[in-house]
Amino acid sequence: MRRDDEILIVVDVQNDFCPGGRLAVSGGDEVAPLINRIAQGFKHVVLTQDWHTPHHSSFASSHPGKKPFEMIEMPYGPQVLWPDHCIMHTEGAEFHKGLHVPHVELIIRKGYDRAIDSYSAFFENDHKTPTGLNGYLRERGFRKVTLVGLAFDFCVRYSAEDARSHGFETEVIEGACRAIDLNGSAAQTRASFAERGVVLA
Ligand code: VGL
Ligand code: ZN
Repeated sequence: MRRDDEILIVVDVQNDFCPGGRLAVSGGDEVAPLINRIAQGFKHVVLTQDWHTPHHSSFASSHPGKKPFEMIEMPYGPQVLWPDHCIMHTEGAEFHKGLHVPHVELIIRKGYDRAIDSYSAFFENDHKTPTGLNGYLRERGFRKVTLVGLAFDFCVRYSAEDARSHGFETEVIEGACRAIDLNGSAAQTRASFAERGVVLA
């Protein structure tokens, strides 16, 4: 059993990121049974849930003439445009039905402001607007964060890097993640983790 001051963050294990979903990550559903087992070793678990408005500004369909996976310049910086996904209160935004973590203590939703995307569980994509997760973890006395889930090279990556920059000991269990791998983003993620002191387990 992990220490009392350790917490597992399970990132975006939702239908739209699994095969058959609208932004399917290859093998995304395979992480559910792995995470169920890993979670049994943690006293404390948080889930994140990508939770977008309809017509969210991160959707290619909101930008006439743009296609999914193209880039656009937003007021807060460059943004990948995605297929419509994880629209609040839809089936695609539900957690995968194979995910069983009965003792989850908090669900952090993100991406619910139409004007800004949010990959990280800590900050929206302006890298300024907090989700409140840091405050929660601090107030509850956690010191170490372990991350698993989808997608390795987007929401897991930015959540892990922000955890580290907030001073948490940070570990990612790559075997319980799957990547989108857009233009080498999985390799870039590993390099960035090495540079920032995020441990790949
Ligand atoms: C994610 C792209 C868009 C993720 C979420 O969970 O990694 N990626 N929204
Ligand atoms: Zn999203």
